[in-house]
Amino acid sequence: MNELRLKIAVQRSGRLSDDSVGLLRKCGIRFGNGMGKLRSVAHNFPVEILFLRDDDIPQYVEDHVADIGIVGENVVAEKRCRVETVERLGFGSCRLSIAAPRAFTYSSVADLNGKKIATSYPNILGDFLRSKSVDAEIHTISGSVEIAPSIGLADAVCDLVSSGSTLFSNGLKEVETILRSEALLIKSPDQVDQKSEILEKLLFRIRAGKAAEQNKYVLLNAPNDKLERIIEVLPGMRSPSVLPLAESGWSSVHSVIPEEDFWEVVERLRTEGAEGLLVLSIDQMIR
Ligand code: PRT
Ligand code: ZN
Repeated sequence: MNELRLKIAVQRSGRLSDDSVGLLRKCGIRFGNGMGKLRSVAHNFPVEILFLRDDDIPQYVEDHVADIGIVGENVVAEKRCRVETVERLGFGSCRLSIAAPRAFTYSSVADLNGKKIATSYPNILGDFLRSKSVDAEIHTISGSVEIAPSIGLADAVCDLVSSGSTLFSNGLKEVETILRSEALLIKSPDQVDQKSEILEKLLFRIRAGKAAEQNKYVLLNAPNDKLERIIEVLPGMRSPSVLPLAESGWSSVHSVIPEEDFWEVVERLRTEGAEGLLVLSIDQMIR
């Protein structure tokens, strides 16, 4: 009898591949991803990984060829397949923007009226232009969009941007951001029920890893008369653990602090008299 397995589609080779595979490995799932492989069955968790082109992932999920997929929000928005977001994954961040040659005088989106815009995202761009009542011509091309203005193919482009260096080196400036994107975990709205238990287990692990990445574990020593002020500074999951040190009158305080403001918290802890601070990364965090 065939073992019931959740099929997960990930990008085979590209910007999301390493992070997608890394995420599954961080969930403790062991599988091979040898060169040229299209499919891999995990050894220790009921999942099968399908390695595909990112553009195909939403359709494969809609068609139940894969049960879930990891793909950029930009691709999901463009493909308009019947899929829903299960989790935002926090990697593969970029934005879809309109850019024009530096010499183009741009003051508002109305300046795009009558212009030709090259893009690989005609659906998203079309919706945006309609929503702004702009009448521009969309020229769909599948790659190297950034060179379109310099070869006379278009007046502007609509493309993905992360650092902005591709636009810069092609003499373009970003004039409108139309979508902010990150990798998503998607599924079909009518997913097979028997597999939802496996998905729940996987999600539990993904969320534990995500929470861990967003927090740090902090240990410090403090004289007992300063403990009250120090504890006030610590946000923590609940109240911090306080353990007596061998040296009388001193304690060790352990707590969890959000990654985004840990430097500020650490500075305040020092001001309040904390010593011997250790800040550690957390591997998994289950609330
Ligand atoms: O072969 P396959 O079809 O699977 O891959 P692909 O070539 O279509 O996609 P790939 O691997 O380039 O990107 C996969 C996904 O990564 C995208 O769908 C986005 O969700 C995400 N992502 C994040 C990006 C970028 N950042 C990005 N910077 N995708 C593309 N770019 C390109 C952009 O198109 C432009 O050419 O990088 C250039 C701009 O980068 P900066 O840093 O110079 O601004
Ligand atoms: Zn692609």
